[in-house]
Amino acid sequence: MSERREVKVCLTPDLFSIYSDRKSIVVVVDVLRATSAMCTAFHHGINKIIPVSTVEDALDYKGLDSHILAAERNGKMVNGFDFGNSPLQYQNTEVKGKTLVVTTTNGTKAINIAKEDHQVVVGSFLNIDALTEWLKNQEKNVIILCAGWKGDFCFEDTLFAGALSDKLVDTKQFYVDSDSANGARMMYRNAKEDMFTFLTISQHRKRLAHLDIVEDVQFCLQENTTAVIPFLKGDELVLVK
Ligand code: 3SL
Repeated sequence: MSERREVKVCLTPDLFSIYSDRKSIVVVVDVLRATSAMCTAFHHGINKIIPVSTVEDALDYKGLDSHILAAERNGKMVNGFDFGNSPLQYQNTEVKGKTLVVTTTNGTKAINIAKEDHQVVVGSFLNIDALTEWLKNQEKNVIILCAGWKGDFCFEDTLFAGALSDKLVDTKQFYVDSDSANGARMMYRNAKEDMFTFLTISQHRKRLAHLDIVEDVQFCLQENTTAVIPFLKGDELVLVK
């Protein structure tokens, strides 16, 4: 059997320079809602996704054939865009074969921070088992990068980091040896029977509730609704075949 590999958890993008090693695979997660929306869009037939950091960068693609433009800031859709950041909006056949250009408050920024020096894949509860299986076969260490909120820690991404760390350790091909990974695992084990209720204390769940966004949260906490694994090729997310 090959040597066991380490899975680390970077709790916010502002800490990423501590974890960056130019070798590990980085799993970017923004459970509420960017990476859940990306997995859903691919599951419903989006061809590729271009994650950009600014609204201006997204607007550069306006008017191009077969492109859908999505932008979210502080939970709300940005004026002038086709879509915001709800995963539910991708559950229709019109997205099939199209290119999605998207910018969000934290998720797309985290992807763009990690991509400088690392192979990047997108994780969410929706694709967690498929991702575990894929990571098992890559023979690399893993960094789970939580998108958080404007550089700060958040519960929901940490729950995912705990869940994925647990699953990777269960394969017997990974170990954890850091307080952040062990803390995330403890939190997940404490919350996993009812993550929706656990997240009543989450700042972002409250932020979304103020915008009347509740169904999205329930949707994003489902496990294994899809087997897609979006990975970054250049500046574009495409699917692992
Ligand atoms: O921060 C982000 O990237 C978004 O996922 C936030 S929201 O859930 O769309 O408000």
